[in-house]
Amino acid sequence: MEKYEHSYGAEQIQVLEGLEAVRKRPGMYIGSVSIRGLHHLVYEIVDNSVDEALAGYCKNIHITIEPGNIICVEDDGRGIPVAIHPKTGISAAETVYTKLHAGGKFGGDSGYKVSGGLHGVGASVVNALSEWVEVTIQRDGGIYQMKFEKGKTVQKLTKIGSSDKTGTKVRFFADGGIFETLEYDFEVLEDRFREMAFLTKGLRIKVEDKRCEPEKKADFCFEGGLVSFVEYLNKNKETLHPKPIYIDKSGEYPIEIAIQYTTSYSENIYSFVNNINTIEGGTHLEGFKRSLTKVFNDYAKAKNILKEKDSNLQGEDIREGITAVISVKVKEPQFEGQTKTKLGNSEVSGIVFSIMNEALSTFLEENPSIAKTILEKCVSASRAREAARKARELVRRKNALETTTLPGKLADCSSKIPEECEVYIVEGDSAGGSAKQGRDRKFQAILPLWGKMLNVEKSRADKIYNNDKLQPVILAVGAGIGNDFDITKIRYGKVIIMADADVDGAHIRTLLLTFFYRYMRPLVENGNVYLAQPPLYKLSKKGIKDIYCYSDEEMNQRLEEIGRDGVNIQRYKGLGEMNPEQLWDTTMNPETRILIKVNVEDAMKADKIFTILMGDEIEPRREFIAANAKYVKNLDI
Ligand code: 28F
Repeated sequence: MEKYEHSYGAEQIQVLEGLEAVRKRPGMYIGSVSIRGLHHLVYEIVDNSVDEALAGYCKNIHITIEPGNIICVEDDGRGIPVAIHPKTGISAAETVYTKLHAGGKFGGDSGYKVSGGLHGVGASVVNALSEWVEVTIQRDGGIYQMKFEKGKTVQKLTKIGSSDKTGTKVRFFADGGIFETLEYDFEVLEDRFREMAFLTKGLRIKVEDKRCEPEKKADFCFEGGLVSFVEYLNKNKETLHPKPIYIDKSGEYPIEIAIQYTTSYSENIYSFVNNINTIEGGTHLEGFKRSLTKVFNDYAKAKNILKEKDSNLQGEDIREGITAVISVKVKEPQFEGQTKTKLGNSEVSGIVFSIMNEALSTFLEENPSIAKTILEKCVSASRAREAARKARELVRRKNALETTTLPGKLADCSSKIPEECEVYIVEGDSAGGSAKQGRDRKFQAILPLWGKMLNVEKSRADKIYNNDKLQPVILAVGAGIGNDFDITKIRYGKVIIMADADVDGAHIRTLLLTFFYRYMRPLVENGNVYLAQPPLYKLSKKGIKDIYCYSDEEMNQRLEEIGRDGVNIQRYKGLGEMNPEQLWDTTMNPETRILIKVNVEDAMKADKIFTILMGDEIEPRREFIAANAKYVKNLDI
C-alpha cells in the first residue's frame, strides 16, 4: 500500500472530524447499526442514482450484492462531476464522498432530492461507515476512479482510462466493526427497489444477488408508475373497477395518485414524499382524504344516491376497500413524527385537495357506472358502521348490566397490575388445560380458544363485535376495539398467542394477528402482542437432562454436542403433547421461554400476508401457509 502524504489543510481536518462524528454515533445518521442501518447504506447510494433519474439523465440502475457482501451500484447518469474545484483543490466527486451533507446536489432551487428514511445523509456517511469505497466515474470521455478507507481518501480521483459512456459506479464493503451484521437480506432490498421503480415511472432497476447458487435476480421497470403499484397491491384482491383511477400532475409540487377500490373491507393508502414512505402520513394524506370525502359526498348528493335527509358518508365509509398510493415531490420537505415520516408542510394539503377535487370529480362524471359501484359500497359501509355502532352500544349496555364482564373460559391471574401480567391465548382446550396447571397464577392468565376463528378480513365490524370466538378476547384484553380501543385500559402488559407450530397453528396465529392489527392496532404498535415459541423437539439420552430444541439448526447442533447414538428424538406435533411442567419449563417460564414480539414493521407487507390468507383466492393462501408454517419466526407482521 503506497505511502500517502497527507497535507492536512483546514478542509481535510473538517472532513476528518465529520467522518469521525459519523463513526462514533452511526445511529444518528442511519438510524441503527442493525440490518436496517446496513440496508440504509445501499438506499443512500441508490438514492443518488434515483436523483439523477428524476433530473432526467439516468435510465438504468443496477445493484449487485457480490460474494462477501460487497455492494455494487451502477447508473448510466451523467457521472459525478470530476472537475477540480478551484477553491478546495478537490474534485466535486471527492467532495460529495467526503463532506457531510455535501451530497445535496439539488439544493432548494432546481429539483428534488429523494433520500432514504433518514433524509439524505448522503454518500459521505456511507463512506465513513465502510471498510472501503471505490467510485468509478465515466464522463467527458474518460474513466476516473477514487478510493476511500473508513472515509479517508486513499486514492485521489485518477484518470484510469477512456470511454464514450457516462455514469457512476460505486462499490463498497460495510465496516464489520460498526454493523451487527454484514449479511444483506435480498428480499428486503428487492421490496424497496420494487417500490422505488413504481415511484419513478420508467426507471429500470435491476437487483442481483451473486452470493448464492443459483443467483437471485429481479428486474423492475414500470411505465405505468403508480397504476402498476396499485395493480401490484391488488393482485390477490377482487376489484370494483378494471383500471385504477390515475392522476398525474407536474408543476411546483408534482403529484401522482392512483386509486382502485376492492371488495375487501380494509383501507390501504400508502403515501410518499420524494420517494420516502411517509408511514405516519401528513398534510398530503390529509388533503387526499379530505378531497375523497368531499367529492364522493357531492357526487352522491348531486345524483340523488344520497337523499338530502341522509347524513353525509363518513371518511371511513368512503375509504373502505380502497387501495391508493399518493406520491408528491416537495422541494423543502418538513418531516415530523416519531420516525420523521410525517409531512408537515401545510401548503401541500390544499394543493393536493384542489388537484384531487378537479381530477376525481371529472373522473366520476365521465365514468358514472364506476362511480355508482363505488358509492353503493360506501353507502352499505355506512349502514354497517351504524349497525356496528348499535352492536357496540349493545355490548356496552350488556356489560354494564352484567357484573362479570370477563369471559367464562378465562383463568385469570391474581395480580391486577397490567404491566406485570400476561394472558396466554391458547389454541385448544387440552393445551389450555396444561397451560392452566403449568402457569404461575400470580401473573399469568390463560384464555383457551377453540375451533376455527371468524375470517376477520371478510367480515364487517358489526360481525366482529358479536362474534362469540372473538368476544372473549375483546373482554379479556378489556380495552374495547376499533375506534373505541383505549390502550390505557388493557388488563395485561403482554398478550401472548400460543398455538401449535403446524399449519392450523399458523392459521389461527395469523387470524388473531389480523384481528389485533385491524381492530386493536395500538396494541401491536405498542409492542404488547407476542408469539409463544414452543419447542419443536425433545432430545432424551441416558445420563443427561432432557434437551428442548426450538429449531432444526438447534437440534442438529445439540446432537453434535451430545453425540447422536442412544438419543431419542421426539418431534412435538402440538402443545397438547407436553405435560404442564414441560409446558412451563419450555414455553411459559420467563427465565427459559422464547417470546417473539410482534412488530408492525411494514403495513404493506402485513396487508399482503393478511390478504393472501383472508382473500378469496385459495391458491395463494395454501402456498403461503405451507411456505411459512414451519418458519413461524418469519411470520412477524
Ligand atoms: C451509484 C451511485 O451517485 N450517481 C450520481 C450524479 C450526477 C451529478 C452529480 C451525482 C453537482 C456538484 C454536487 C452531473 N452533472 N450513483 C451516483 N450522479 N452528482 S451522484 O452532481 C453532484 C453535485 O457537486 C451531476 C451535472 N450535474 C450533476
